[in-house]
Amino acid sequence: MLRMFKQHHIRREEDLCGLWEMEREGADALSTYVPGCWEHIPGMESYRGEVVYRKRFHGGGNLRLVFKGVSHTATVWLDGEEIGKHYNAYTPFSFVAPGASDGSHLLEVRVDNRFSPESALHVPNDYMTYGGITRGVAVQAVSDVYLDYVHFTPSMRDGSWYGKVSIAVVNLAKSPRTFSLRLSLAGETIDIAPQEIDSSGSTTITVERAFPQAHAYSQQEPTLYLLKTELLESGLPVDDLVERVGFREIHIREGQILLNGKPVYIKGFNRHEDHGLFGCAIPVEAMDRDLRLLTDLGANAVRTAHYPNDELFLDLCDERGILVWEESHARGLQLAQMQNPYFDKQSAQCIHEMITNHFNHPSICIWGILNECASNTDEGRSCYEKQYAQIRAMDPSRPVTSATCYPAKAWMGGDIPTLAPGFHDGDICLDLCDIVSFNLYPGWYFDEDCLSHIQKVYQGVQRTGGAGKPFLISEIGAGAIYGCHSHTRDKWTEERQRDILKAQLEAVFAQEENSGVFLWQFCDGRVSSECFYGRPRTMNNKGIVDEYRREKLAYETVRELFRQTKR
Ligand code: ADA
Repeated sequence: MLRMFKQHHIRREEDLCGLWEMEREGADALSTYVPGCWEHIPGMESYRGEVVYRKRFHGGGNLRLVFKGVSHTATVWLDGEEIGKHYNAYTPFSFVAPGASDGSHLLEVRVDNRFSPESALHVPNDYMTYGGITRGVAVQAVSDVYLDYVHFTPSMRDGSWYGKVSIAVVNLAKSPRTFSLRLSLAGETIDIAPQEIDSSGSTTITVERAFPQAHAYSQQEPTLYLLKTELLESGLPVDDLVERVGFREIHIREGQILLNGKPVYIKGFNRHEDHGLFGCAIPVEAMDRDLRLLTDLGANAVRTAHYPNDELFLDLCDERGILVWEESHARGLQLAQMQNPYFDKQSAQCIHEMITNHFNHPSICIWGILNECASNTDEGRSCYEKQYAQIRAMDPSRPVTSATCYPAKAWMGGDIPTLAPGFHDGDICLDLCDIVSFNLYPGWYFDEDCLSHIQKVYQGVQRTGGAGKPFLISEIGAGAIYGCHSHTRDKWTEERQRDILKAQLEAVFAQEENSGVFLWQFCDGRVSSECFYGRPRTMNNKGIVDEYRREKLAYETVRELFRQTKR
């Protein structure tokens, strides 16, 4: 399953999830379920290398192979011929093989999860880079002229909902063609007059209309609509694409985040796509359970730290009115890593694929970039500038941010712990974002009264380009190993984690100027063994549930604090 709703009624699509053959050098071929991580296969728990996956299917015509995520590099062959290569585990991609004959075809995917100099974003890190075809796969048969994507932007004007729809169309044919479009949404039908498209060309058509019957999408009532687009040639429908959208607006005003004009206060979690049984290839039932737990906890938001998430998860967030900070892929990259010759290109591609594919999710309210990267240096700043500019050009309707860990020494009135070189210089990119976001760990990595720490950071921000912007605590948390108990509150006990989280959250809620918090983190997650930061179990143990979603003591405490806080 690729999405929670059917996207095509005219275009033929076959879901290729199921058993595939997989083979690695020096081992017998075996069959395995796709999507999945190979780490769940006995003997491959820590395998880093190459694996070839194979699947036969029947079809013909212009075959479009759609991959929602392969970790982390995929080279794709159809009937023995290479049709494309893709880098990055966390974004969807597709390749078109035009004019395939009717019959049986062999799809082969060589998957590589090794770290190398050509991989600027997947580096040994405080989360696991798994291996495998980790999200859904489908094959489609597209007409010569087909719909590439449809983007929907809602806006409220004079008390009425409007929607701007941009439709991207591709022509595979060697001659110009003429097509028309028919859209339907929220009780309205829009016919777009015949348009010319060049041979082997692409075009984008944009229309804007009022939708008087539309109801707003809100956290309390997450009303969703199907936006159906049909492409017609000589009056006959030849292709279609269904998207699911909501009518809502996000604005930043006077230091607040407004959803449909009303301030929202974020009580959220950072969540890695990680599970003790499934690695990063979490089945939809387990995603649903995660969201049930988040709702039970009284949370209203998720940050997809530190990469774009599976669309099924985003679909579920849409359905439940959970706000999403979706993040492009990058965590803790030092300046030298940002100067990797592949960094700019791979970052731009990740942002491009994230926004192109996830544009229509009404739950996504914030785009994030470059968690804890070199925002304290001039060279780093130019990367932030480029990435924010790219996002704003693609989607001016959502605010942008970046989680930083660089308060300046001058703000703190004394020594602050040094977590990275240049830490004390402070973040010099706060003028670039729409929302200022800080990762803070008082009580865990250092002892300091939580409220005064948060206040000092906030007041420091007011002396920078970040002044007057909404202020989020994008990470705060403490670690505990599930089942480790002691009345002494020693490190790694559940008691210590509970007490620290209580103090941290009480401080966050008492500090009046912030717009909310994302706790670090929802569940324990594996870290790459090449870079384990001395983490016990080679896991980041700051989850309030463990990797199997067993509740730690902090669960109940956070639940009470989230639920009783009205902000
Ligand atoms: C950081 C980082 C997270 C995680 C966390 C921690 O701030 O953004 O990915 O590593 O700290 O657990 O220390």
